[in-house]
Amino acid sequence: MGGTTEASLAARALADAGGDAVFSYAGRTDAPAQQPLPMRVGGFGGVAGLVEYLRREGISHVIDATHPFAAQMSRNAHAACGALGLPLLSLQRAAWAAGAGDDWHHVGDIAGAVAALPSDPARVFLAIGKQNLAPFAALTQHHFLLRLVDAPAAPPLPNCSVVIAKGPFDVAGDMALMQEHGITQIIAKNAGGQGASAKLEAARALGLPVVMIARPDAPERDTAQTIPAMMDWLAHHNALRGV
Ligand code: 3Y8
Ligand code: NAP
Repeated sequence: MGGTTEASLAARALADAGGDAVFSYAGRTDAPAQQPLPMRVGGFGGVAGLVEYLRREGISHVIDATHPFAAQMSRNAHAACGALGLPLLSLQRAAWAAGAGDDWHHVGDIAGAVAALPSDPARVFLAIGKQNLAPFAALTQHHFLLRLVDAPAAPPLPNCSVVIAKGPFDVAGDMALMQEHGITQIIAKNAGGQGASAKLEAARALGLPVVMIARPDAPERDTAQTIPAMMDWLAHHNALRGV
């Protein structure tokens, strides 16, 4: 189950190893990156739908390489694999940690990020995508810079600028973007990985504060942080066919 840089790397490794695997997207974006594996796009239909899919397709191993904030998918994968007794591996990057020169304010969730904003008008780089924007709509004193994968039908917030771009991003580009928009602070999900970390290095270089949203809890399961560790896990579990 994909939708991250690590999932794309895993797909490449599995294809190169001649693995019999299928790559799964939720279908959140108009044109997801092509993968060197057969792809399926769309939800499974909850846990029951996933159980049915795994059984029908004869899946023997599941690699959950979804984003750390794709908590529902991870819960469903854990429940479905538990029901079928299938081995499940979470392929996930480590969370980001603040370094020297960072000015981070940790919050537990989206509501915490809303509460962390100042009352005085700010120009906020709200780099969390488009699915969790509603709680910010009432904060009309702030100007929000949004970076989305696909162009929205209408501006998602009353006081916002929208940039359409798909990562991975680079530091110079993110510094220029923040300076161009006069950004005073950033709100980010603690995604980890390289694909979205440029904005944090840009914030450090520009001396801007970051509101960092902690990852949601994940179920107990086997976890790997690298492709070699994933391949070892598959070998250890005599992988025949996985998703
Ligand atoms: C559909 C597949 C690859 C994977 C690339 C990574 C890196 C670039 C950075 C910012 C933050 C954000 C967002 C982001 C990044 C990678 C990775 C990552 C963040 C694609 C993709 C899909 C999605 C879904 C999309 C969400 C949105 C989140 C934008 C493809 C490009 C903000 C998460 O319009 C929407 O509905 C978008 C929804 C879920 C979060 C949200 O709640 O809005 N990702 N992102 C996947 C599917 O259908 O299953 O289209 O090609 C994948 C990637 N996005 O192959 O190299 O691994 O993290 N994705 C965040 O981390 O905060 C952007 O702008 O700085
Ligand atoms: P989510 O809230 O955890 O899951 C909601 C529902 O979307 C799931 O129950 C499932 O539907 C479907 N789904 C999610 N991921 C899927 C996948 N890879 N394959 C098939 N169905 C999937 O998911 P999300 O946070 O919206 O993330 C959706 C996709 O975007 C994932 O691939 C994720 O890796 C990627 N992504 C998310 C974020 C983020 O910030 N959330 C960031 C980067 C990339 P059913 O219940 O019908 O099976």
